[in-house]
Amino acid sequence: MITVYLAIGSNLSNPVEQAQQAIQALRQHPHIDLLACSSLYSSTPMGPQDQPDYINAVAKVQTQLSPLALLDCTQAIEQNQGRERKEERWGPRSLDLDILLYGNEIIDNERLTVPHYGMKVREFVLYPLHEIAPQLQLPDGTELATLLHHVDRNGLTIWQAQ
Ligand code: PH2
Ligand code: MG
Ligand code: MG
Repeated sequence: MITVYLAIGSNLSNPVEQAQQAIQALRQHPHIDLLACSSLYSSTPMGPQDQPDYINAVAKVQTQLSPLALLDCTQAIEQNQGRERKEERWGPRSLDLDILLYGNEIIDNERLTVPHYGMKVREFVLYPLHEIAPQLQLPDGTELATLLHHVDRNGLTIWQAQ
């Protein structure tokens, strides 16, 4: 079994419900065990500012699925929840499910980059992750707690405690 951290984000079509539905989909998935989920956070958009605030969370799961099989699952959940793949870079979306960490593996192919390329500098990833994994080390040995010292909350607040 591999421990995986997933980032959940939404800023369209009732983001709180989108996040809760995604968490439920993970919980019910036959090949994924949901171990923990952070609170839901409200965050200021990164990227274009003319879009709604986001709801963000991080889930800890266990699975025997390969990285790409897990990616198929997360993309299927995104599709089920109305994700449209036309959107501009960092533009609004109904549901974004990103693989942050897959055990301690470093993965780099045309479909998937793990650790997620932006995770070290995104407050809406680091703070929810820290809530459920305060002792976490990244595959390169960086302490999550150390990263937090360098990243401002930028308006990030708990929207719904878990
Ligand atoms: N996701 C993006 C672009 N911008 N901003 C916030 N606050 N939260 C996100 O999850 C997010 C974003 C594209 O994945
Ligand atoms: Mg994303
Ligand atoms: Mg994504």
